[in-house]
Formats: sequence, structure tokens, C-alpha cells
Amino acid sequence: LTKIKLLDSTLREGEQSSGVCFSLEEKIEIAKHLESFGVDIIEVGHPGISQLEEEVCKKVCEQIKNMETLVHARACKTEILSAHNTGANWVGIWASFNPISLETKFTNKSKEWVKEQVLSSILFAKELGLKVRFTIEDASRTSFEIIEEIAQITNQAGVDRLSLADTVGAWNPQKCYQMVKFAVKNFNCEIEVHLHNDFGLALANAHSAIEAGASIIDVSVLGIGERAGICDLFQMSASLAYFYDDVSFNFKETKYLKDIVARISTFIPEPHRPIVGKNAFIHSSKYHAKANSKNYKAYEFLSPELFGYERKLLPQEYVRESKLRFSNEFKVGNPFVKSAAELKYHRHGVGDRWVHIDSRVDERSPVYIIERLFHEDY
Ligand code: HCA
Ligand code: CU
Repeated sequence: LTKIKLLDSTLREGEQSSGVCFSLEEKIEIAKHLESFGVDIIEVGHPGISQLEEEVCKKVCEQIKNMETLVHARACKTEILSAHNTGANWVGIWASFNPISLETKFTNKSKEWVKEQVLSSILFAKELGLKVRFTIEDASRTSFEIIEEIAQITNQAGVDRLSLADTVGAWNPQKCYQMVKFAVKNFNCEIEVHLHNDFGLALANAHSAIEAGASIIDVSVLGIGERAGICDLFQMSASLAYFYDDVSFNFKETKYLKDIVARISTFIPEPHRPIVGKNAFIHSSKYHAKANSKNYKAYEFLSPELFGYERKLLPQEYVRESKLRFSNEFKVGNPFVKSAAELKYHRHGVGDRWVHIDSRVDERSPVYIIERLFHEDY
């Protein structure tokens, strides 16, 4: 298998998430840590938007030495020129061709008109010496016939990469596989995928795309991006390491990147988020914790040390807090519970579980604090 490359789009797609805006210094900081993490290429921004954005992209590109840089541009000469001014290695030109896009994004221009724009923009970018990625926006809702027509243009123009965007997160792994396979056959360049996460399927689709022959996957730190975002950098890279023995990532950068992006975006990862959520490496039930204390592999496939985190067994404070909701059922006077003395081990009635009530309960308190729920020992 060829090495799968990661394109990180935290600074472009990520900054498009609602409420997220990075300063120049923050962009440089994030870019440098992505470089050290080992991503292959970053999407720096969309310089054609304004003079200021062009300056910012230029300054970020100047700081990057060990990975490639790409800036985004619509299929028009002014935006390609602006991309060229930033000094990025790549321009990522994008356009969409399906009926809904022609109606809403190109004010009812014809598909032929968009195709001409695309062809002349690609040729112009190549003349300027830029490497060109062309993205079929909304590819997941574009017919195979149209995809084939685009292949004729991009093959003729000599694009270096072709990206299929699941702009609205409409793919499932099977559909994604079919279109990537079709693209591998029809385009004579590398295939990239840009996968939105509206159904929570972005990572699964990425693995399907790899099986079908895609070699570049778009990601962002914590998966941030429009709406539900895109593929998460940490989940993607860790799964490449585990499933494909990819040893190229410096996972020790995980914590820093997570912290800086979470701080600036104010998106705190949900507790059960893979790798960076606060529960990701906590083994809570007694059954799990006991087995893991003998050999952590019992309930662990992905190890925290790789990312600079620690596994935890039985974190009592947290358990008590999380189980408080059960305590309502143990109000004094509950028919189950007559006195504090009876509380030590009391059949709770949820499946085969026993409830162990904290011996420090205060009888006068309206609720008893339940320390934890666990399965009976064998
Ligand atoms: C956008 C849409 C986009 C483009 C992807 C790309 C998408 O510009 O906001 O140019 O590779 O999801 O289709 O992010
Ligand atoms: Cu996108």
C-alpha cells in the first residue's frame, strides 16, 4: 500500500466553523505543530477573499519548511493570482457541477460555462508554476456521467491531484468506495477525499476511500469545519498507525494541538471523544479495571502513552459524580431501603448489577451517594 498522506485543513475548513477565527500568530503556531506532527500538507486559507487574507496566507507559508502548503481558490484568474502571491506550493481550485450547485452557486450558469472556467483556471495556475489540486465540490451528489466529463478536462489540463468532496456528508462507506474506485479509473492523477461528518461517518468513509485507492485524506484538528466538521486528524492518523503500520506521526504533539485549537475555538472535546476526550483512557467499571490492572490489553487496543496521555483505573471522584443521577432512587423512605445499615450492598434491580452504597452516607441527607455500580465478582 502506498503511504497515505494527510492534508490538514484546520486553518481553512476549520476556520469556517461557526465562531472560529485564528490570529496570524495562532495560525503560525498551529501550522508549526502540524508540521512537527507529521502531516504532509496544510491548507492555509483562501487568499482571494481579501488583501489581508492574502498577506496572512503568505506569512504562514513563509514559516513552513518541512511540509507542503496549499491555498484555496475559486476557478477564476484573480483568485489564482492571489494564490500565487502567497508563495504556496499548491493551489486548490474547486467547483461544483450538479444541478443544485449550478442553480445556487453559479446563478444558473450552464455546466459548460463552469467547465470552461475550470479548464482555463487550471491552465493559468500551471503556467504560473503552481501545482494544482482540483476538487469536485459536492461530488457525493454528482452523477458518474458528470464525474467522467470532468475527468476529461482535468486529464487534459494535467492536474496533479483530484479531490472528491463529500461536501454535505452524504456518503456512506459503500457509496464512497464506489465513487473513489470510479475516480481512480478515470483520472490519471492521485485521488484525495474531503469528507464531511454530518452522519458521523467521515472516518469510516476515509477508510473506505483508502481501500478504493485514495491516497490523500483531508483532516482537521478535532475535526472542526463547517457544520459537523470533517475527519479528525487524531483519529485518522492513529487509525493509520494501527491498521497500516504507519510510523510517521509524532503523536506527542497531540496534546498541544488539541489544547491550542480547543482554547481558541472554545470547542472542548466531549468526554467520550476518541483519544482526546477526558474519558478516552479511563477504565471505570470494576470488572474492566480489575482485568486491566493485570494486563492493560484486556480492555485496551489504543494505548494512551503513544499520545502522551495516561490510562486511569477506577477514578473514584469521577465515578461518584457521574453516578449521582442514580441517587434519586435511594431517597430515605424508598421501599427498597429502610436504613443506612441496609445500604451496604443492595440489590438495585438493574440487570445483574449490584449497587454499592458509600458507607459514608449521611442518613439525614435526602439522597444517598452511590459510590459505584459494578458486576458481581465471579
Ligand atoms: C468549501 C467547500 C469545501 C471545499 C473542499 C475543497 C467542501 O469551500 O467550503 O476545496 O477541497 O467541503 O466541498 O470545503
Ligand atoms: Cu469542506
